[in-house]
Amino acid sequence: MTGPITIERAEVRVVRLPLHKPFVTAFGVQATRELILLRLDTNRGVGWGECPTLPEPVYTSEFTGSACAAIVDHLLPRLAGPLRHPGEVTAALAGVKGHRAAKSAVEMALLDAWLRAHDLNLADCLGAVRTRVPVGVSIGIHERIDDLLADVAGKVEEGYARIKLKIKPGWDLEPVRAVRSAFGDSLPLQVDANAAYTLTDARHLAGLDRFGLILIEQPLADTDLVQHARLAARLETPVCLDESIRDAADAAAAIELGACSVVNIKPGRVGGYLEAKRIHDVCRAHGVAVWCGGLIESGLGRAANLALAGLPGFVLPGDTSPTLHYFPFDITAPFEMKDGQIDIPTGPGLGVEVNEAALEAATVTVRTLERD
Ligand code: OSB
Ligand code: MG
Repeated sequence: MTGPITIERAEVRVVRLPLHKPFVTAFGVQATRELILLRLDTNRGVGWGECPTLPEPVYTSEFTGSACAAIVDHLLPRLAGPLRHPGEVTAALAGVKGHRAAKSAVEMALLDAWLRAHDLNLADCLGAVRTRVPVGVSIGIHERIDDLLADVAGKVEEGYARIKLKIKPGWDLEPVRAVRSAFGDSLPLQVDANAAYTLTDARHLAGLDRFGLILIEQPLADTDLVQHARLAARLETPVCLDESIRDAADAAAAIELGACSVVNIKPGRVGGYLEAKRIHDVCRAHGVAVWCGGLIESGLGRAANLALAGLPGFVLPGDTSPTLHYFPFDITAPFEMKDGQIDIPTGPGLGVEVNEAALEAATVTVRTLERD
């Protein structure tokens, strides 16, 4: 059955999931996880999307309030007419600059509805070549080295395929040295600076070279592509970009400049799963490794991220830890990690179902928009 898809009703819901413990990065402390979930009722059925913004504009310029406003006032009105294919969303929303996380939620919900209507699965549709993916975990900044080592020990015990440590000035060489000496050189280990350094720190960051890290993620500011190229030339540790890469054109520019040799792809950062695939394609064509990042998504976003991580260019473990690593409960059935891997969902659409009771329990606000 084919035919155009039309949005008839939209529900923009802010949910708050408790975190087992605060998540600390160079840009601040997240005490709980607030996410926007978007339910679209279409003439072809229901689809779910997730917008993984933070409450404040500290990771990118978007935040929960800006994304809600963008979805309600600027994105959904541009999707009032019928769409033949979710691929048309990109063009329909192209007139709105930025607001990529908000766009990703709308595209994701339409993809879910459209795929379900066609009994197709997201991973198959994106071109996944695997049925399960290796899983890494992102470990926040701790106050004390002992606490960090206890945290890492637990994650090693659980069987994660790689560990990522958040770093910032004052919490960089010492925690990495401590983890290496406690767990040995064979532990797959990488670090993420969330843009906390400047090029004047190049000599200091070169101190990480002796620890055999897989990569250093986003050492410098988002717009510092040229500076990242200079830094990359001075480090043995491969430079990976996160915040700097907003779309496939940014990836192409970064590669051309030599600003990175690895790219972290997060659909929520780049405007959705289709742009994420385009970034994958550009990187793959240039022999640049990619991996799937995370933004502490619920099971909905994690399910779609797992599908993306099945593409052939995703050659490094992603930040796709099971959501119960972060939350005491989730709004979908929990994922299980076995031998450091998670199975990519195979059902129609995103391949996961929303648990209405958990959804209600997590809901902070709901806004319903009816087609007039
Ligand atoms: O930089 O990768 C990041 C979480 C929020 C904002 C930015 C980042 C992160 C993470 C968490 O590292 C990764 C995850 O979702 O597990
Ligand atoms: Mg990052």
